[in-house]
Formats: sequence, structure tokens, C-alpha cells
Amino acid sequence: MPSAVDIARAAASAGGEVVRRRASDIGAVASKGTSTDFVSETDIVAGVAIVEAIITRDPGARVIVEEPEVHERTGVPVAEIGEPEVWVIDPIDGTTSFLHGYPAYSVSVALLRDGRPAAGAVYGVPLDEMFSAAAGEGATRNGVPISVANAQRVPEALLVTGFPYDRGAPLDRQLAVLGAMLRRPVHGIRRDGTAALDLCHVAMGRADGYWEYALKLWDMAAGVLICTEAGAVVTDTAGGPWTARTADLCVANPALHGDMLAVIAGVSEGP
Ligand code: LIP
Repeated sequence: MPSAVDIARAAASAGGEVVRRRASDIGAVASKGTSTDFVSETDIVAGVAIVEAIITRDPGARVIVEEPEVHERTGVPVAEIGEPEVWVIDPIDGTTSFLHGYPAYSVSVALLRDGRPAAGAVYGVPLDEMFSAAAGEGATRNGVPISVANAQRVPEALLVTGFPYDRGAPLDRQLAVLGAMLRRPVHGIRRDGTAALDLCHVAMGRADGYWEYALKLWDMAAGVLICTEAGAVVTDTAGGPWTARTADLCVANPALHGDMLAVIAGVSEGP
């Protein structure tokens, strides 16, 4: 059987080919319960291709896919996070960007073993970038090793972040932290709408750090491993250890990570 990271790359690539092929004809779009959270037919078709690529190489694989329709179409049941081995899949991370034709979206595939990422791949479709990592084996972009940048403090840093679909309390908290980072003052802040790729930008030093609230496991499982293997510290926004149930994330090289946490900690708990 191929290695877990080889399977992750093959699956992310299979999903990426579907996304690329359908970028100009994305198919039907449905709301996922809010006016800002959507799923397209392409999300589902890509998810099916990803699951099929995994099952072919890892028969009997247990999976969790963001889109429940993928489980329905493949007949593969929804796994539990805590199972010994489970694949966690986001067929299109950055769905909103994809729907609008904004070139920032990715396919994220991770394998968790006992709740910890063991292998992962994030395929950045617009730039044809395959980021991947296996635990203890480093991280690569298109096969070339990558590592985090060395900005030491927020005023030296280019940061990436994102905004939650929930425009209530999580957004209030995020806007307060965003203002504090801007007033620090940070070099700059970018928002591309795909946590998976945001994490890969940090892993290869294009961005110095990343924080975001209210994330889902499938948004970040692969990117967290890629960042860790590239030398980043990955915690929740209070500095606690990352787990598969973490939703609020802070990621950077060790020195900058501490300064980011200090800025976040200095922000009052919203209005
Ligand atoms: C997206 C995340 C992004 C966040 C968006 C959205 P999706 O995931 O990757 O970081 O800011 O609100 O949650 O929904 O495109 O898979």
C-alpha cells in the first residue's frame, strides 16, 4: 500500500483536477444554512473523486468529508474524529472564492491517527502548488522542502487571517484582534479565504503568521501538520495545544508566535 502522504497527494490531486476542470462551470450552488456559507456541485464531485482515490489505495478507509452529499453518493459512512485512523477532507477550501472566480482555493486531505495528523496534502489549484507533509519527515511544496520565515515580532510580520461565517460573537472577537494587530502595527494582513492555503503560506515563509477563529477540522488538519513540519508553533489562540477539536488557531515561528499571542491576549473579550 502507498504511504499515507502519497495517498494524500494523489487524492488532493484527483480533487484538484475536478476543481480545475469545472472552474468555469461550477454547477448548482446551494446555501448551507447561512447567507454566506455555500456548497457547489463541484465541491461534491471533487469530494467523490477524493474519496475514490483514497479508497482505491486504502480499502476500507474511514473518512470525514465536509460535504455530507459526498458520503451519500459514495456510500462511505461518516467516521468519528477519535477513530484510530480517519481521513479528513475539504474538497474545496475557499468555496466562496471559487464561486466568485477569485483565485484562492485549495483541496485539503489529511490522515489523523488517534486524533493527530500523520500525513496531509493541500493542493492550491490556481497556482498548481502541492504542499504536503508526513509526521517527522518535514514539509514540501511541489517536492521541495519548505520552512517558516523568521520575523521575530508582529511589527516585522506579514500575517494572514480569515473571518467566520458566523457574523456574531466570533466576528466581534476577530475584528477586535484585527484592529489590535493593525495598530501594533503589523507590516500587513492578507485574507484569502482558505485556511488550508493560509497555513501553507506560513509554512513556506510567504506569510509570517496566521490566526483565525471558528475553523473546522477539515479546513486545517493538513495545514496544521504542514506548518508543524516546517518549523511553526501551532496552538489555539490562548496558547493551548492544538487538538482535533481546536477551532481557534494561532500559528507562527516560535518567536513571532509568542508576540502574536501577547497581542491577542491584550484584546478585551469583545464589546
Ligand atoms: C473557509 C476557511 C477560511 C474561512 C472561511 C471558510 P470553506 O472554509 O478555509 O479560512 O475564513 O470563512 O470557513 O468553507 O471555504 O471550506
